[in-house]
Amino acid sequence: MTVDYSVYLVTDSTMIPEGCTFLGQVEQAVANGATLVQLREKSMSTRDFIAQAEKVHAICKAKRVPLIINDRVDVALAIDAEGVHVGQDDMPAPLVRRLIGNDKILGVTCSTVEETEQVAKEAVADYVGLGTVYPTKTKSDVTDPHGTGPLGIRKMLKVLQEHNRDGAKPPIRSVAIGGINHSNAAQVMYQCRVGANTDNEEAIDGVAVVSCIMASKDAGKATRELQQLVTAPAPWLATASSEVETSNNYVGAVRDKSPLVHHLTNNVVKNFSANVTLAVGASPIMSELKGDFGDLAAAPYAACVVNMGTPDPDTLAMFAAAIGAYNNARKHVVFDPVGCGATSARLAAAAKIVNSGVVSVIKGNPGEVWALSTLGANYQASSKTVTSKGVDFDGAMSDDDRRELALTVAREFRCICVVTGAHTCIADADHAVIVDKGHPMMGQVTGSGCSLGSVIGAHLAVADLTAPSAFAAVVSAIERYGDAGTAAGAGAPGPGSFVPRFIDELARQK
Ligand code: 3NM
Repeated sequence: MTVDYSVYLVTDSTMIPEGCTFLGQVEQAVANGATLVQLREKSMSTRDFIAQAEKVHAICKAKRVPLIINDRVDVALAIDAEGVHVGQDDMPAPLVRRLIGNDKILGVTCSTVEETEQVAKEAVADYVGLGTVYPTKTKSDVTDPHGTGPLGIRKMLKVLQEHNRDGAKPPIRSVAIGGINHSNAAQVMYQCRVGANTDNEEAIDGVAVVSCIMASKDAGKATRELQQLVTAPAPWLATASSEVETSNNYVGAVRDKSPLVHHLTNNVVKNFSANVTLAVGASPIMSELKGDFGDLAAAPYAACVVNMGTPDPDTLAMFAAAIGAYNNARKHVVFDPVGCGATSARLAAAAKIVNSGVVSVIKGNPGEVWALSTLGANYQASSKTVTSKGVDFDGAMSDDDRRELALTVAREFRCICVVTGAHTCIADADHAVIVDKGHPMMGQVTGSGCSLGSVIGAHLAVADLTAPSAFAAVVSAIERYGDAGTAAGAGAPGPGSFVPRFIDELARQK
């Protein structure tokens, strides 16, 4: 049986809005795009459960939507449902398979890599529900109440990738579950994937949701909109950029469009970043008011720079809100994981940020980008470590190592990765280029790294969300920044006078 897992409704009879009925919600959902229904009742008598299951089954059958029964193998067999879903505390999957036979759909909940490995080893499940992705109010006894985020889901997908790769055993499909709704479904579909743009890609097949449909006053509309978000082509770097676009003059386009570059950045560099942004012809704004974010992101040309220079719990929540607003407006976000190579607390903060939504560009020095790579599903602890001293990179890295690191991070996070330095490397999933421009004095000016993020933001704000446009916009930002540095450094006696010359050089570029 071919099963469409894309919009998987899990029911809950305790959250039906006033004026709606449980069966009405299910009926609306299956009439408007739910592709699979799981009946999940945690406190019903067996008799009532069976009666309810029969009614839901009739609704689903009318639309040829398979019905899965949560936990209760007996109820599933009694009503001849299409499948059973079990959690980690329920009947073990091999026993369920023995009872239900090979023609029924069997799903298992997995919250950890170990649980996913066990399901792969048993090789009896058709699909796994991977979660919790984000915090949820619907289920209290979840393994990680904060949610694993896409980073955790990708580690579990990596297990499925290995399992599905050899083709010897039936493939195991997957859905993500927990805290998924209209504001994050497209991001979840984009981010929960390993091996992006390679032959061996493993991605979730859909999203499983409870409250975003069951608690909706208009379950039909909620389902329709969710289905569109899940099945639409990804609005972010969706196409492989085998060719770098060279036709667009981003320097001129930024002057022409004067895009908004919204900075959430650290106090050390705010003024310098604003001046750099103005010099390239863009419009800086430093708002940290969450209520502003949606309106700012709606500007015709806008991008957001998230710079983790001085993180605390409040700024992390603000970053997440901004990333959400720019993701939902389908605008670019640049992430600068300042100092994430220095301490584990900072690396954890960076993990929270990349889990909170899609970032188009990750820009950092080799120490920062390497630290981010250790969070990834493809990271394997090896002897090769890259050290940081505070917010600075402490060492040297060859061009080849830069390329490899930038490609690894670009593939893991499905973004463009910029590894800064005298030889800056820019990579997406498919290729990496090195730009060798700039001046040593740039390293003596605080904020010169952070303000590169501003220029990348300005260029991205006038580019499409998709590669190769975004890639070309980033490369051109690195090149113009380096050119301005080279020109300013040539005549400057020291870093003090370098700064105004650098601003002048940026302002002169056309
Ligand atoms: N299982 P909502 S989270 C049924 O993590 C269920 O295994 C979860 O509800 C898991 O879409 C969950 O309302 C509830 O957040 C998901």
